[in-house]
Amino acid sequence: MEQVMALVTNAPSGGVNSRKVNITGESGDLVLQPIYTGICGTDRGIIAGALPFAYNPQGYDFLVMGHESICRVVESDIPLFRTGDLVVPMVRRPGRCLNCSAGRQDNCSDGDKHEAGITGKHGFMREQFRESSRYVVRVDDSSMERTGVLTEPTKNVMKLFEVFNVVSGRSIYPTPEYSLQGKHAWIIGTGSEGFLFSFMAREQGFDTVMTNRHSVDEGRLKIMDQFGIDFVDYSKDFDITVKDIDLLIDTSGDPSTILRFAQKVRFNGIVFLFGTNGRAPDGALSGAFVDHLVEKNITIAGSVDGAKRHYEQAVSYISKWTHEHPDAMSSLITGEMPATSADPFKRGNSESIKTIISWK
Ligand code: DN4
Ligand code: BGC
Ligand code: ZN
Ligand code: ZN
Repeated sequence: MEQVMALVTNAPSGGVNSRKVNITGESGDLVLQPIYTGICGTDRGIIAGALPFAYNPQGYDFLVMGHESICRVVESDIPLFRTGDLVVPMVRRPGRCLNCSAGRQDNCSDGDKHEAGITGKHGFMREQFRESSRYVVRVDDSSMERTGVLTEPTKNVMKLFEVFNVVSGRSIYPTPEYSLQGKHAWIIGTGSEGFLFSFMAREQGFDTVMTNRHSVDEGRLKIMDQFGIDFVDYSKDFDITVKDIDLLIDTSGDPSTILRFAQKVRFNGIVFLFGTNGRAPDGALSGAFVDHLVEKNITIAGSVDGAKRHYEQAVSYISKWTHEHPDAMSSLITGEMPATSADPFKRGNSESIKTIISWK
């Protein structure tokens, strides 16, 4: 493949610049052209040099950024995909452990997998690249050309709810009518992942609350309203406003906040840790809190990434949500910048939820 324009960093030291790159040796039966790539906290962490686990691919002194994308097929060597198809490439590529060998690199058991734009594999922020159809999911709904960039962050949501289904099966979790109506899901954090978890919690039938330590802007409240989600600013009257949690999903990564909310989780409840913030101050674990977890059969589980089937489920739900709530879904994308922009990674204002880069 000839030289292409790309957004590159030098991992793990960081920095970012736009330049022509010549990448050889990538194999695959498809050539993809990104339409949009999304930016998340992981990308910002890499360019800030704050993620020591990020590294360049072998033989390169740079790493092409980007793991969230929606692409168009521009060349296909197989009948299954045609020129013009919309697709989303997966982030993780398998290592050699048993989970990776079974296609579950999201559950890699020795850390030897690679992640596009993060660990040892060039990412998707470039004009075009070769890709194997094995690591690509098709997007049949042409109305998803823009919202389809949310597929990658949404696959994390699909995996977490799969784990929820496994864990919640250990007791009689639903109501007598076998629905989750009347059960309460609380989601800590009001970023893009917080929204996507909340949409899915509503989809499952939970009464759903998003929460943060401050109030949120009108744009966020409008999206919540369209999906039937409530908002609580927990800095006010915590003990009165926060109660009766059956499912708690944290996207903040803040230990003290997690512990505070977990004390409000009811019998047989489940706490999911998703957000990560290695720089957050420690939280104190009390004996009374340990008693609470034990006596009430509360599960605490971590969840990362997702498998190919979670990408496929993510495509279906984004398609559904894009048709049901087109305004809300497009409002999640609060910024669009051209690939040539000076600094697309700069965090926008407090109202920004998801920034995307246009490669059109
Ligand atoms: P984000 O947009 O930075 O969202 C984080 C949210 O947490 C923001 O709304 C924060 O509010 C809020 N927050 C921070 N501290 C607190 C606190 N003490 N109490 C309440 N809310 C708080 O990031 P994102 O939505 O893209 O991703 C969420 C997290 O998931 C990040 O930590 C990512 O590293 C992690 N992540 C994990 C995976 C995976 O496990 C994948 C992608 C992302 P404010 O500070 O903005 O007001 O596979
Ligand atoms: C991605 C995951 C990835 C993780 C690694 C996230 O932003 O969504 O797929 O495994 O970063 O830290
Ligand atoms: Zn990400
Ligand atoms: Zn592995």
